[in-house]
Amino acid sequence: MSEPLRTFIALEPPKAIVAELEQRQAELRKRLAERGLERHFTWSRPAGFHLTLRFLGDTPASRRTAIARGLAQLACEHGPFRLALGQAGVFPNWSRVRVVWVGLAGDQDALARLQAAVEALARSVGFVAERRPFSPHITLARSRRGIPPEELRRAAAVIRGWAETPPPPSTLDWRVTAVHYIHSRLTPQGARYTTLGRFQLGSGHGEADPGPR
Ligand code: 3AM
Repeated sequence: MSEPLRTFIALEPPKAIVAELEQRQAELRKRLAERGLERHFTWSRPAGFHLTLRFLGDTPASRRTAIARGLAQLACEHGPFRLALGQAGVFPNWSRVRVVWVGLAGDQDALARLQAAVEALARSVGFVAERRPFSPHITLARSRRGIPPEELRRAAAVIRGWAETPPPPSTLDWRVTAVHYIHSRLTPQGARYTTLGRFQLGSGHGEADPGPR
């Protein structure tokens, strides 16, 4: 594929964590549905749950190759580390809920180091520096445009109640062992993701496959 692709670099949680996120998402959906508010949101598909390290946007083939090479190199230099799910929250704030997410706990320093290296790689390949600070999160839902303000206010209260109810204590944490290079296709049914490359941390052996799917 020679045309630019919308791409980003992310971590993918393992199955057990996806299942836990799915449960939290289902609980929130239920609470909103009971009040007729669920339809105001689009819901991330569990198969696509991810922690974005760097959104790149339209990426021509030459840059995709450079990113894949850079990720292979970077993966050699960063070892595996542990993460866990944390508190839920929203972007940008409770009066204007746009994104509903679950935050991360665990080895934040290793995560920040990896993200900084990914950011440096993006710049070295020619992407403009990301101005927003890194806020590690896994998106569960996004609000639709045009929700009547009163309904959005009610939804925010429900989401806040859900976010502030601590989930059953999670003993689950996981070992982050790879970085993924992902192609995002926007469809009327939401974003669809394809992995272009998976780069094993600490091994020095990334597998890049930027070819067509
Ligand atoms: O990690 P999540 O799913 O919250 O919102 C987009 C998604 O975030 C974000 O990149 C992730 C993969 O698509 N994204 C989309 N456009 C963006 C932009 N222009 C963006 N992030 C920063 N700038």
